[in-house]
Amino acid sequence: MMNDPAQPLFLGLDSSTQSLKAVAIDADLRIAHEESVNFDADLPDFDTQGGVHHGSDGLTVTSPTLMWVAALDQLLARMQSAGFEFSRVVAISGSGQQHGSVFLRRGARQTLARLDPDKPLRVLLAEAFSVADSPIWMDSSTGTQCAQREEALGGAQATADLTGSRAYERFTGNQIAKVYETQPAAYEETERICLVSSFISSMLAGDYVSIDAADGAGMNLMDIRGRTWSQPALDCTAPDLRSRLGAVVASHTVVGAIHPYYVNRYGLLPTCKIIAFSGDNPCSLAGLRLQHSGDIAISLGTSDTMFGSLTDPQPSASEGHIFGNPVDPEGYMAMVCYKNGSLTREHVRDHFADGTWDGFNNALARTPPGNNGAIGLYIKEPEITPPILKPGIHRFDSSGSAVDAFGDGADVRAVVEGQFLSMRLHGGNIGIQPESILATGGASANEAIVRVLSDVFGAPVYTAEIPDTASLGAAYRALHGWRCQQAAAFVPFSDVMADAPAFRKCADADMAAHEVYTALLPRYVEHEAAVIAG
Ligand code: ADP
Ligand code: XUL
Repeated sequence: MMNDPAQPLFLGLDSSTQSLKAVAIDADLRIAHEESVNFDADLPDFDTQGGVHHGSDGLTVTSPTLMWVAALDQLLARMQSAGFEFSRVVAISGSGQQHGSVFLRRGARQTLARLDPDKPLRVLLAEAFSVADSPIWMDSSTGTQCAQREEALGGAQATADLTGSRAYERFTGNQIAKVYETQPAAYEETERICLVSSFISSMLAGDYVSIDAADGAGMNLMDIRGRTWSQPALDCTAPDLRSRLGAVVASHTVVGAIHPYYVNRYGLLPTCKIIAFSGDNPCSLAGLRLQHSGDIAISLGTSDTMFGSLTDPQPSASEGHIFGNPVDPEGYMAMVCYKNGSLTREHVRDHFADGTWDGFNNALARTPPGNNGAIGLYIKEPEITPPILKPGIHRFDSSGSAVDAFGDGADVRAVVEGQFLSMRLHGGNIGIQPESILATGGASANEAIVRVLSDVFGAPVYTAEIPDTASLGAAYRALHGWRCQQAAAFVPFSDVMADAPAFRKCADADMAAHEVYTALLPRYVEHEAAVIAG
């Protein structure tokens, strides 16, 4: 579709694990431009694999902070060479991989304020960091700090009730505690700690920018209901932390204007507004337009993820995360992650069907909903939800006895049903009550799988073929924040999205099959508990 050159544009950036992407949209939500920089391929001197460095302990995972800085100049320069009209951009927002942290050295605020447009950012910010390698979400080296946090805050459930999640290794508060314990001099030198999201926005604004309440909830430091830092959570992390974090703001807040560096270098307007950046999962929620409680997305990709908006969160020590909602300052979002997603379905396809998705779907067609009472847990990778670390396949027949094998086609049905019953159970445990489901990711193209999903939840399933939901969501949020600012009041996100095209419905629940799953759920709970107990 043509883009009117007189129309303003809204830019969304996504600094993810492997790349920095940009999507620009107009006020009618049409995409005007897309661009990306791949860290491994385009910035080879940082020598990353998949955008990261793995530590020799097998647990530590970091990314060179300066690589994210270099990527920003490279992305903007590419857009400029492609003829992108920066002068039409009235607002920028963005998405960052969640949990990653950036430690800025004393004096870095001055450095940001004085960016010289004749020099690249990577030269200007080369000395700005007190910790050169940013811990990221793949890191799992902070087990000690997690235990200390839960001990100090009164246990795992108390930590979840306060911050939205029990202590997780990748959550930023535990990473900060590790830096304080293992590199006290670097912590002492640190003037500001940003998330990846608030760091990219700080570079654009040329000043420290606040963390938003959606991404801020991924730190184990924020009071999830008050949406401010929790003093007890700060106290068990590191001294004088509050002054290093800045404030928490609502996600639609205008946090600054573009720094003259970008006006001079790329032709942005000096009036271009920066809207608070947020995490990639919150931005995906915006990209999929899940603004109503009960709107749920289930991503069936390499791993499976379930997330959605809700008004009555129930933080749990056993599963999932509660974050602030990125498009509703009073709302929440919930998220449950699985490691055993598509790769596990592929494993079953290859070993218990003929190795094709057609064969897999034939097996589903040969077996009835509820699988004649057969239930299976297929743990190919150590699982997050529920926590089952030891790989293995666990099969139970209709009498509840553990068995070594199932009959024809039953493994295929058991893997899919087991995965979706688990989502229904664990999502329900933290307050997710789907009224409609938006399926995304590779396996959402499979109608036989989607049918089971619809029946297990008793809800219609729609599909969204949006490849980059996080960067698109960031662009939507730029538009949303700008509209709120223009109105000098909060504008519902649904008003801003009113003209977006409807998603395609691909399954309506068969309520008789749904009853079968509802009756099966208590048995699934029992078998899952037995497997967790080993
Ligand atoms: P990522 O999470 O890495 O972005 P995708 O969302 O692209 O991945 O999902 C990739 C997965 O989709 C593959 O691993 C594959 O198992 C699965 N997939 C692709 N087509 C089908 C299909 N027809 N049926 C079931 N699964 C499929
Ligand atoms: C969410 C998480 C990942 C990262 C990936 O808790 O750790 O999804 O956000 O970028």
